[in-house]
Amino acid sequence: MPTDTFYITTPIYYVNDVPHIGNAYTTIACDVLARFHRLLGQDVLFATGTDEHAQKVLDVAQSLGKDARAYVDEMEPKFKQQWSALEIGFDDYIRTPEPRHVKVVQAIFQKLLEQDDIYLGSYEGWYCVSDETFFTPAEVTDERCPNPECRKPLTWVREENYFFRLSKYQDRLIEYMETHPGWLRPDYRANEVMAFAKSGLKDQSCSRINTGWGIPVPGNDSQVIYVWFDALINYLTVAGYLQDDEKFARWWPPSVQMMGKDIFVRFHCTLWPAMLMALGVELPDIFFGHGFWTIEGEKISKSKGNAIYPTELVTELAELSGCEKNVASDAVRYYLLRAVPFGTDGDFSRATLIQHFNSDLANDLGNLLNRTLSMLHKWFGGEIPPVSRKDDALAKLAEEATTQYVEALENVRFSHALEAVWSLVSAGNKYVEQSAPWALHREGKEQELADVLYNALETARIVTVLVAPFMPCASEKMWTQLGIPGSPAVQKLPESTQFGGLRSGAKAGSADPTFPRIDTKKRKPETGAAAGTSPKKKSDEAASANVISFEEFKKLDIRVARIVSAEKVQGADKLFHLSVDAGEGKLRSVVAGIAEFYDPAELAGKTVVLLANLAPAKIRGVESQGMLLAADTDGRAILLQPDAQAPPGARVR
Ligand code: ME8
Repeated sequence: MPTDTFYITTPIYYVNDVPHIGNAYTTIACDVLARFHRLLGQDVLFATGTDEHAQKVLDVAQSLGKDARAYVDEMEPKFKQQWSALEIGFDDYIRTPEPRHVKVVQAIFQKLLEQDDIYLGSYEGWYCVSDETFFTPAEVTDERCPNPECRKPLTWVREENYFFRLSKYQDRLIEYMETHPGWLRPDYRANEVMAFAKSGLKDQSCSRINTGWGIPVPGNDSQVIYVWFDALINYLTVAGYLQDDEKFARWWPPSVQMMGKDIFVRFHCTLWPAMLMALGVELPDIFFGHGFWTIEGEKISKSKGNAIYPTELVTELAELSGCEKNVASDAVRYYLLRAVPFGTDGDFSRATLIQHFNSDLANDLGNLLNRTLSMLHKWFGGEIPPVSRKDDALAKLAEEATTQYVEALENVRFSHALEAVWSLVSAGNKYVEQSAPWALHREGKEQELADVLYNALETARIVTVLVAPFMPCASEKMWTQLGIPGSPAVQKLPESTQFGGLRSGAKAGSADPTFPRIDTKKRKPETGAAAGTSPKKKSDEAASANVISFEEFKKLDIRVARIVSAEKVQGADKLFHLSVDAGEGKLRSVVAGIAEFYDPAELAGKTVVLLANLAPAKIRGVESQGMLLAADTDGRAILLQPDAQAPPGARVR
């Protein structure tokens, strides 16, 4: 594998429907690998696109009374919209009707014809329009597609076709597999390819009768090139084959070609390598055939109406949690790659998505970053403190996690990589619990307290770099919260995860949680696979978003406080700058909008109620470290007061 470049491809998807969560899975996986390899310092070419010359695409267009060309043009923006909702950062998006591709497909067909790897014959057998696959009578038992994922009725086809001499490459292919362990992944799928190749490869029909849709066979307009022959060549077109020799030399062969198990054995690991052998072009480094998602135990199917579309899911999750849409998109990306080991099948359910959201993101990650940041704001005015002792154990764990993460992603093991990162997150949280910064603060151990917060935030910084390929938007937010300039996406591995990179003296951003916890008790139970997308359910959930759980209430630090002094904030008629004793040994500065209703002298000595863990903010240039609670009656603020004597610092529960 060339060390300075990384070329990765998704399959190009049929445009007879907008992409659903299954297509999104492959595309997200490729996007994560692309971003990871950029962190490794490689130049990346990440390509995706659409496969538009399928018979089924023509059938859908015709059923809608549309011209095929107009129909596919309408579909393209819908794909890009779904990918944009998932923050997919492809470098090239190829559509098969593009002139750059048509030229390459026809030139390849011509070359293979001239060298007698393609010949004219006649085909008689089955064709599955849904899978766009030819099947021999021996493969079919009941006139239905033998692919267990499809099982649609087949069409008997009898027509003059061109054939590709696939059989000629059988032995070379078997030998290549035998001498290149790790070429096809996971291993268990490699065995399927070997069994298929050994079962005896037949020459492959590589054209169809021209019904007005497809790339015409050069010199014979009565035929169009078979959609799979056309589609597979997209990988060569993207790399510049027969268009730009320098570009092609730089990018070819692909480092990873990714797809689902449905198109792994027959097309990508048999027909495609044989086509490349016939062209004398090097074979891709790795083919990966991942597992399939079902939804609540059911196959994803347009006809069943259970398909989940990324944009809808992202909107739903954002509404449910109250997070921003791009953060919700990150959570979907995270969930898909964390919940199931890459390669095996998975069953999608909103319940497990929410479980991962709450437990891994809101709790684990939120504790490490946002809880520590709140303490930083509370005790250090939000400034990263100087550190006198970096924690060696955490530093070692960060190094180990990075090594495991890199190794896992180099081997396309997403869930392993995330497990390594979460072991570091847990270690960081455990460190905070054991160091008990709140006790250090109480005891006035300033430097020890500074060390603990620094070490915890430094762990959060390293975690932020490592999660960046999975969660590009949330990681940017987290980076800003840590007060670090630039972006985690342009860091370099492993240097940037060396312990100690966090700069003391930097001003941290807000401590607001990036992933607000979803209140599961308030969630309506799911009914059916497409549950959650109905307007009724959405409004129920939006209403429930206004209710907080006891857990959330417990996060509020409300205390009794005594106002020591009050003065007007210069240039602001409505604001008072108050000094407040909240029982912490030193006074807090609080800005309150009560100047219209109280006299400064009247306020001094009053016992009031303070929300003490509101993120500090600068109001008219004055630091405000909390909020006084007041009743709002007809626009007048009336300060709340305990009805019997309570000392400053007493908790309100
Ligand atoms: O086959 N779970 O396109 P396609 C996981 N045009 N992944 C899934 C999935 C599921 N339930 N459903 C689909 C084609 N996928 C051809 C490819 S390439 C030269 C031509 C993903 O639109 C998975 O990657 O049917 C699968 O291989 C691909 O979508 C099929 O997409």
